[in-house]
Amino acid sequence: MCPQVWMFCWFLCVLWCVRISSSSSRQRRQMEAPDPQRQQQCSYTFLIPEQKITGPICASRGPSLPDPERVTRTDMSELRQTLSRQRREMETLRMMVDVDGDMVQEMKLLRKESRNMNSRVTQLYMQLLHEVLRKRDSSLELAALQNRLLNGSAAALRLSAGYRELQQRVSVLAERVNSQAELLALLEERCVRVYGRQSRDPPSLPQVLPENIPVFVPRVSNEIQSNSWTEEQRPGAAAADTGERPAQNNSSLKGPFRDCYAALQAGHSVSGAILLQPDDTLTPVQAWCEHDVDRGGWTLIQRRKDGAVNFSRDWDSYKLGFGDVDGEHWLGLDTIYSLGRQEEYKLLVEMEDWMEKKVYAAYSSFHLEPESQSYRLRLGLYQGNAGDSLTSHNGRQFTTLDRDHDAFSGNCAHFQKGGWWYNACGQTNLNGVWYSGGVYRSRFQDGIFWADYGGGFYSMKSVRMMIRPID
Ligand SMILES: [Ca+2]
Repeated sequence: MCPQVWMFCWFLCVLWCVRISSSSSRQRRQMEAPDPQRQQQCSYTFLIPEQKITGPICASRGPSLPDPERVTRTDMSELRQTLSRQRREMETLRMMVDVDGDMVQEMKLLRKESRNMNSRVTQLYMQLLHEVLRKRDSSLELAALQNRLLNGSAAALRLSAGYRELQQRVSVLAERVNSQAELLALLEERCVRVYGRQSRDPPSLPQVLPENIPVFVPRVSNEIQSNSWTEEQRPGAAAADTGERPAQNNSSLKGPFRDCYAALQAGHSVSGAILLQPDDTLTPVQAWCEHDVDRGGWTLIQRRKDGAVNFSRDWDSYKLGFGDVDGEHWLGLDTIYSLGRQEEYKLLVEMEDWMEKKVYAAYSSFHLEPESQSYRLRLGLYQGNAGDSLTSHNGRQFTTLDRDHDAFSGNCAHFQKGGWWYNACGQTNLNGVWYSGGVYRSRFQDGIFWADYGGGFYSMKSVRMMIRPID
């Protein structure tokens, strides 16, 4: 066989080895990364130059001559180098393919993220659209609310104007009522002068205090004793209606003392009538000393217990005092003023309802200003269990049928049928009409009420007002 043939066969063997190596390398990569897409992306074809054989193929028979085309060690070395280089290129290409695969993966992730971003943007856009629609609705509601507010303001202004007009009309009517009440008082006085007695029927006057003051005491009776009694039936009527004190033998009384506390200190510890003569006064007066309450020494300035005395009186009567010192009476503003001028006094108001429950209201100080100030009331701090209904009268001047010093447009003494330090007209009326049974029916709040105990239409069964020097 000639050298060309041997060389061709050897070359085919090398080529087969290379193919086997390439095939095993590819199979190994497939095993490592069985990605069909990657296989489809790249394929390799090795083009090996085919050696052209010229001349006859024969065996050498003569002495061998150096063949210029014989494969030498140098050729083998070069061939190995070529194979090594191609192997490195294949490794490089395989790495590039791996990098391409990673990039594809990243592209997939990026596409997925892009889809998520698109959906998120769409969601945000829908939210924005919803907010815009909601704000448009809110603005419409706000405009409607503003319109309603404007309508309400206009209605309030109309009501305010109407209320002012009503106030003016009420003021005019109150003035008319006041003048009518004064006319009635004059007529009453004329009747008394002409016929020697007062009219039994009280004047018809409008309501002064609201009727909605809560009343928690059950209704028992509404009999109006002062209106139902005849002059002869009324106990102590003769003394009460004339305004004179009952005839008593002053010589049987003890004293005079400057007040009941002084009488107690002098040894008179039994409650009863006594003569008092406050400092700087000229004549003694009768008074009731109460020594059975709070260590004694109390001087009564007022007592109500049975309706025996009419308390709807004029200024002079309240100034000088009236009634029976053993029963219902008023000590007199002048005497009360003189007592309060001696030293500091405190006031105790003791009341009993028709369930025989007793309550009290005490004030830490009490005195009156002189007649030039219309016996203005000066009170201290309240303490008690009846409620504070008198502090609202603190600082008010005394008002009677013929002297109007109250804060009301009319005369409270006409409406509440007493004399008192009326405000307009006030929370208490202890000199009012004595009603039997507690809750009473009347056009006016003219009973003996203490608004913080029972309300304005509950008349107390008994009341005592008393003073004593401050300890
Ligand atoms: Ca008045």
